[in-house]
Amino acid sequence: MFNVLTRVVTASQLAGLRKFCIKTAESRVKSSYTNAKIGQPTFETHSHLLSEGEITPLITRNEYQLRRSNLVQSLLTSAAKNGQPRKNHLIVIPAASKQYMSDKIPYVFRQNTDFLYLVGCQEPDCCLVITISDTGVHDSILFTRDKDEHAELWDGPRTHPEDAAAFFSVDQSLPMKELEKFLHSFKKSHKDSILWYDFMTPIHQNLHNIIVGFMAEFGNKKWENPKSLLHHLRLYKSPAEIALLQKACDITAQAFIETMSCSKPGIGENQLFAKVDYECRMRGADFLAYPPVVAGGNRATIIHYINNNQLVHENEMVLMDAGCEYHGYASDVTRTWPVNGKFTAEQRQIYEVVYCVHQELIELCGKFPSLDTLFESMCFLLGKRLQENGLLGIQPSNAYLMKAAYQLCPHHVSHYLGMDIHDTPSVSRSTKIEPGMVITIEPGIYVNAKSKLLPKEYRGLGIRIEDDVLITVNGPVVLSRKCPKHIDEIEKIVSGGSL
Ligand SMILES: [Mn+2]
Repeated sequence: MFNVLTRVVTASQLAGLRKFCIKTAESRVKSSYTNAKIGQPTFETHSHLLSEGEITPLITRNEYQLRRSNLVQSLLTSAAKNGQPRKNHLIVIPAASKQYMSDKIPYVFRQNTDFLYLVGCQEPDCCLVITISDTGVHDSILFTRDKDEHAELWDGPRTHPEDAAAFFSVDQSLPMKELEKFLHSFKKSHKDSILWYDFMTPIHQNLHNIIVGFMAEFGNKKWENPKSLLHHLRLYKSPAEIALLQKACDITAQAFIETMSCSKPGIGENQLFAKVDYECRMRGADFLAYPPVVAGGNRATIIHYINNNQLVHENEMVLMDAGCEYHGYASDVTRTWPVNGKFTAEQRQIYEVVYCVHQELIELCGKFPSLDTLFESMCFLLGKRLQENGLLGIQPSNAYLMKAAYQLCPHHVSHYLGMDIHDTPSVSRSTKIEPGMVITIEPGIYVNAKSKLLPKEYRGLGIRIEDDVLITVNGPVVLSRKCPKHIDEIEKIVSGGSL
């Protein structure tokens, strides 16, 4: 072995050696977990969902390893900048716990996305610990739930600690009950160390209590929050992540088309909700990514309307804000359409203003502005287009136009999108967008009953158009482009025609 390392090897010998190592590692991974019980779909049990080498659909073991080493690198860079070079670090990222609506009745489980991003484990009550020594060597240790025959009979198999290291491709796996002991013993043998834990948003109460107790051992300023470093990595999507987001958008676009074509006066908001939910799941979505807004008539002016329990009448529009989650990645789309398939003059006029501003903002993404700049641009453009339509006086100042537009659209025009709907919220809105990021573009106009800005025939109208946009070097790519938004397309689909 020593000879191999010290001998000069040619490039092709090295490539051969690498191939051999990868092959050996792959077969070791495979043989050591294929007979084990794994608490989530695997290539062996769900070959319709996963390919060989993937831990979750499209995301390979290599990609998860790369994510962890990227986190380590960015943490070391940040520590060096803060004058803390060559220390030991301990990163703790807990999984979520199951939440219950009442006695033993669980809500649908949703994993902590920071944990899922780093290790791909979909089980509750686990914890990822990454240790970095003062020489920069790092190890990932996954703590999983212990065997429990009774619980597994009721809830299905878990990934036992002895199988987790091979399946999730981490350096070591241990039972959860060992976590506290592990943390204390690390601290004991690495006195000069820094703890990285998101103490601001406790994900798992029991683990949080353990870690807060442990934090006391670190003294003042010896702990940091890894969230913003992690979110900065999550901000840039890999090709596999882009493929998953594209699929989530394609599913949503088709579901919108089906929902628009079944619209007719008298239909219930709940029925439109059920339709979009059904059409998403039938195409492979896990579930809707958030409670959708299905707002008929003047309920569209209530931005967070999710009661979805009224009927939509003749000459009213429906505003639907819905998206789905596809193997951990979310879409977020809004369309507004006349329930009878024909826009009235006022609806058409406001829709065209929103549509025009929407297109202009997507084009602007090619100049890589920040989300803050996009918001300012939306206010300016909305005000300007309304004024050109003779709706905001003859020659108002730019300041007045922007103020009026802000009153008519009181929400942000954009947010980052990815594993979460409001993805990577710790990344500032003043960050310039860059290739690899995915954002929403969602201008709207809401004229509520009390609004004095527009003539009274416009009151009660609420219109939003929202698309999901991938930023690339060659310009913005609208991932939700298959969802119709042009007035002619919408009228055709709702009236029962096809595109
Ligand atoms: Mn949105």
